[in-house]
Amino acid sequence: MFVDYVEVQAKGGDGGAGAVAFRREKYVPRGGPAGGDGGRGGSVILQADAALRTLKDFRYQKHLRARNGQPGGSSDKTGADGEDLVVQVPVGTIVRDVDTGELIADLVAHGQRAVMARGGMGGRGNARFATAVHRTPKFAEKGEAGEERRASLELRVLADVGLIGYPNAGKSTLLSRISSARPKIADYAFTTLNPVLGVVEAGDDSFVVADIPGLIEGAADGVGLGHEFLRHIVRTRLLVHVVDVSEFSGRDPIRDYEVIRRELALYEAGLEVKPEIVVANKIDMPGAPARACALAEALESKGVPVLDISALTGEGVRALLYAVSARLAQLPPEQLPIVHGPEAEEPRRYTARGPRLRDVSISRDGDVFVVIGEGAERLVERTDLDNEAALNRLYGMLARAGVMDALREAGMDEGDTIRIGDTEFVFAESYNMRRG
Ligand SMILES: Nc1nc2c(ncn2[C@@H]2O[C@H](COP(=O)(O)OP(=O)(O)OP(=O)(O)O)[C@@H](O)[C@H]2O)c(=O)[nH]1
Ligand SMILES: [Mg+2]
Repeated sequence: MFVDYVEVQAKGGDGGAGAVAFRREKYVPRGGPAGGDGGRGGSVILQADAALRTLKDFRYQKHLRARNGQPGGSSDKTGADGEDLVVQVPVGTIVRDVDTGELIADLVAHGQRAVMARGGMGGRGNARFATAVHRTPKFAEKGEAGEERRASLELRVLADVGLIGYPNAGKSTLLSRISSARPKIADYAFTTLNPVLGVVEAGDDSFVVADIPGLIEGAADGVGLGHEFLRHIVRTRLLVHVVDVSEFSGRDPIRDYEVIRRELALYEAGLEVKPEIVVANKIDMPGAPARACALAEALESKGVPVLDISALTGEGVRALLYAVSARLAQLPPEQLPIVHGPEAEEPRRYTARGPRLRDVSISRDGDVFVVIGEGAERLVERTDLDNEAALNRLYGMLARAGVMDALREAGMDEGDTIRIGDTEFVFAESYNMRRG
């Protein structure tokens, strides 16, 4: 089975917590803070591999998780970073955030990498918080949670030429004649169920041709099998449109041609202007030459050339290959939009400072005052709420940023509940803030 669309859940490793520790030296009754930083969580990274052809492994591997960072230790020991999880995907895989639709990466080259879910930063150990005034801070930061997201992986075959046409038109027969690919061929519709790629050698030239399942009327709306595979056509540089002109088929070649063109336009704007070569296939059959002639006449006004071939006997196939390689030579190599993952960026260390903390909005949820703002939420997330000293620091930072004043202005009073992120606090003037 050819799987070319899957959804997975990716979770970067959590950062390790910073340590609270103090130096112990002989004759020094109370040493300075020596709690090390936590290690960084590993990231979930995708890497394109040209040897892979499908996404089917992901049917059994839908949860991708990188390792957590280790907590910091005493004597300023930094915790070990969590190992990245590197997952191989086929070249041509497009990665999107399912919830936002955001394009995460477009992996078009062997070895190209993208970060799907970043690991969390490690928390800072108490050694980092020592100042001239507070020489022995008794708190450390928690590690940041690893990024978590639902992502879709979609495989778009990368080929120079796409074979399109109605089922049974002879696309697979043609590919088997011009390349060493051995697609299934049979006298019934929808014989081809998966895209098949073949490398075609034409003189000094070579190009990749994709044989895809036949399209029918309504394909762009999801009718028939062809719809799912229309996406593979998007990336080809040239279309070879195969039309069955045998009398035996009982089909109308001109109508067939036009229906497929219409489906292309309906599927994605721009597909209908992709360069195209039309082949009238099965020219060996009775009645075919006359019908091929009628098709050529109908298309002449549009400037679309029609080549007569028999994929079965090989008649006209050399001329077709010559025409294809000449046409490809005129076309620019496809400009693929390469979107790199955030991998190249330096790992950022998030520090909540005044401006970020100040950027909050306050709303009410019943009796609860809700503080919304990324800076404040992340500060709370990284604060060790079971530690009095850490809680005091949190309060101090929120107060200095003006958040406490804003809450009072909003009507908050002694004993009221404040919610920041997932955590609720009870406000008590005398105690500053207590965890709720
Ligand atoms: N006489 C004759 N028969 C042909 C020719 N090309 C293909 N056929 C026959 O047409 C039938 C369908 O051919 P396929 O190559 O499987 O057609 P397809 O376009 O790949 O069909 P789908 O995979 O269903 O979309 C087979 O029985 C072929 O042998 C040709 O040039 N002449
Ligand atoms: Mg086929």
